Amino acid sequence: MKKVITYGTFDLLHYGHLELLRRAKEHGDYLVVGLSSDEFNKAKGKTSYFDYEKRKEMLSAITYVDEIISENDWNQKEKDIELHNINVFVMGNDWQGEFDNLASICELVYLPRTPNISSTAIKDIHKNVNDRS
Ligand code: C2G
Repeated sequence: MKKVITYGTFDLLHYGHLELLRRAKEHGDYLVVGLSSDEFNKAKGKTSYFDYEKRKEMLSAITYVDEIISENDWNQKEKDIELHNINVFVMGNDWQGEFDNLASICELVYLPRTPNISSTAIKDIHKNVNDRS
């Protein structure tokens, strides 16, 4: 079984996330998602709209996703890859080159981001609508 892993916050789940997960799964038979904890989001300088449990609930409803683990720090990827016998590491290409150190232990794939959609943009739309109402 070829195992794939990817990491992210996956807040306000949207088409861009879905396209990433769909394409990541195409690289193997089993997809593990390292879902950023609320605490790690702070370390990433992000605050998510939904907390970890809700983001995990939504992610687990996606057919491409086979397993979800918590991402708690920047340095757990090597351990995760060894522990879960991962063959392929996939990220959107906004991270191009950032994880090349993992090339010695698994295949790396950076996928083009889906244009014109982001959790931040969705938050802004939500805010504008609320401000107007
Ligand atoms: N993504 C995408 N297209 C978008 C938005 C996001 O392909 N329009 C991809 C990102 O490139 C990433 C994944 O979807 O691979 C999850 O995006 P985020 O939740 O924003 O993840 P991020 O905050 O980049 O966290 O250790 C790695 C980090 O946890 C990555």
